[in-house]
Formats: sequence, structure tokens, C-alpha cells
Amino acid sequence: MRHIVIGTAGHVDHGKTTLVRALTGIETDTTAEEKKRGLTINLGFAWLDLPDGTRAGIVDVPGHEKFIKNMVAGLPGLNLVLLVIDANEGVMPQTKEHFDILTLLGVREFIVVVTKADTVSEELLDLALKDIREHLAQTPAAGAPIVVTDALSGRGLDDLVRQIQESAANLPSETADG
Ligand SMILES: Nc1nc2c(ncn2[C@@H]2O[C@H](COP(=O)(O)OP(=O)(O)OP(=O)(O)O)[C@@H](O)[C@H]2O)c(=O)[nH]1
Ligand SMILES: [Mg+2]
Repeated sequence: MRHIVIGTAGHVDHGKTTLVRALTGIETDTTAEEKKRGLTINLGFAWLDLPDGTRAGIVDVPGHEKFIKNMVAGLPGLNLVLLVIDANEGVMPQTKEHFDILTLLGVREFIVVVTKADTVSEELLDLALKDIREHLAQTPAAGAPIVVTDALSGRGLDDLVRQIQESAANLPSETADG
């Protein structure tokens, strides 16, 4: 069986953990403090079997700037990153900081996941997409696919799984034995 490791990245509260739960059914905010504060503190782990049989491990990272060292601890071994951006807020400081750290560490496969599409009009969504493309121009993610999602209705989740499978096919092969 082929294995890949996917990470989340992005600003606090932009919907990383909710996206992982919507994709996998797994709740990665497991500690009492995380549940009370509605905030990821520690790395979370989930997994997803793709339609082609590839098993994707998923590392969910905290977005809050205070927990950046926990975020960095989750990065070794990542092949593919879901850069999560709230449709309403757009690119924010930890969107950039996470992206810079990831590219510095050599991650080159990104899928931009725009979340909370239910909270904006289609006009605002178009503006957000334009702004995101401008921010990513001249970066290693300039040509990255962008998938629009909404975890409440499930919009875009099937497209995202398809895109993960397609992006995974670009990755060098690895086995679970290593
Ligand atoms: N309306 C709407 N709300 C969402 C969506 N996705 C997430 N949320 C809400 O946004 C808030 C933050 O979601 P989280 O998934 O905890 O965000 P996060 O990026 O994991 O946050 P940190 O891990 O602390 O950085 C929660 O109240 C979610 O219910 C969405 O697609 N639509
Ligand atoms: Mg979280």
C-alpha cells in the first residue's frame, strides 16, 4: 500500500481541524484544554484512504502564533500540505509564516483550501481567490490548485479528495518501511 503524509497549515481559526474532521471523521483536538478553548494546541493525527488505495496520514497543526513550535515539530516527513485560508479573512500573518517555514523546509506540493465559503457571497469569494492568487504569485505555490470548501454543507470535499489523490501522484514514492 502506498503511504503519504499530509499536513495542514494556516492562520488560527481558519478551519484546519474542522476540515480534517470533515474529511476523515476524526476529531484531532483531543485534550480538555483544546476542547474548552476551541483551539488546537498540540499536533493532531488522522488518516484518510484515497480512492486509489493510497493511505494518507494527516498531521493537523495549530495556527496560533504562540504554538508555532508545535507546528514546526509536525513538519518532518510531510509530502503535501493543505494551506487552509478562511474565505472571509483571506491571507493572514500565520498563513504567510507557515507557508514560509514549509517552503524553507523544502515542501513544494501545496493545495490551497479555501474554507468557510458559506460565510461569504460569491462576489466576495471571487475577490478572496484573486487576492490569494496574488499572494502566491512568485512563490513555489504559484501554480498550486485551489479548492473552495465549506465544512457545514460539505461543498468541495469530494473535489479536495480528488485533488489530494492527483497531487499525491506527483510525489516521489515511499514505502511504510522506511
Ligand atoms: N461557517 C463555517 N464555520 C467553519 C467552517 N470551518 C470551520 N468553521 C468554524 O471556525 C472555527 C475554527 O475552526 P477550527 O477548525 O478549530 O480552526 P483551526 O484552523 O483548526 O484553528 P487552530 O487550530 O486553533 O489554528 C470553529 O468555530 C469552526 O466551527 C466552515 O466551513 N464554515
Ligand atoms: Mg485546529
